[in-house]
Amino acid sequence: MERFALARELVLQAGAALRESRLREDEIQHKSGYQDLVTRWDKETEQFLRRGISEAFPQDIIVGEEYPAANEGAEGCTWYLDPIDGTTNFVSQHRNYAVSVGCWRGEEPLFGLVLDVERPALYWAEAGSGAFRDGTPLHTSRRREVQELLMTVPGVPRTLLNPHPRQEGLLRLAREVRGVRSLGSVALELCALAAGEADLFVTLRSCPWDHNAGRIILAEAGGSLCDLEGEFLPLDRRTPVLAANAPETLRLVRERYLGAAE
Ligand code: 2AM
Ligand code: CA
Repeated sequence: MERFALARELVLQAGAALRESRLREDEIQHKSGYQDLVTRWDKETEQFLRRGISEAFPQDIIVGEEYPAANEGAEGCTWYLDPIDGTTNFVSQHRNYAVSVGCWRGEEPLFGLVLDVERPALYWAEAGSGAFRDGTPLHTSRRREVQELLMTVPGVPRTLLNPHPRQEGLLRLAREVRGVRSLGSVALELCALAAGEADLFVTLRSCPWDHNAGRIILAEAGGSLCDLEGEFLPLDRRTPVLAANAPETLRLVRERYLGAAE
């Protein structure tokens, strides 16, 4: 089986198991603190995905949230896995969480898959071939005026409430857009932009497994992403992310709210 077909199969199987899962309180643990959760299901799902990938493609590099990277420095493709993106939603709501799998060859995107598990809906894109939700082609919105934009932030305290050098600009932006939403899953928020259901996305802290699948889907749907300096998003480390429905929107927001030169 080629990589995309395998990834699709694994993601759908992982989603079916998660939909059946029942979580006990003693299966929830804190990682860096009480707002950073991991469960038995994050770990088991990542093990399941890793097993499937490494059996079929033993030379490939696997970067996932819950375990150390496999085959780092090898020549194969790199897989970025988030077994559950939106673990807090998984724990508290049992919905609005995703399985996210992105595959790259160095800095060249190959494909991204994001399964909105409980909906259920599979967002996917192969580079150069457009983005889809199940069988439906996706395109970002045509909104370009700040007053028309619906903005999403995955973590409100981290992005808007905590002091940081860009806070003033981001607060002004939050006040001037049409509205601000927080879904609590980077992958699903990038897919919401791809589907034209939100127009702008900001986070100060996103990890490779959070965004390296959704960014391919968003770019294929006509959207654009960068860090707060306007640079290409790094693949291999934690980074702020600014994403929008079009390159013009990204430029406008950077110039008016983030201090970029016009
Ligand atoms: P997670 O559910 O996989 O942890 C909202 O909290 C979003 O930010 C989710 O996509 C979540 O991913 C991610 N997130 C949570 N803690 C984070 C951290 N310490 N660094 C970066 N992203 C984080
Ligand atoms: Ca996760």
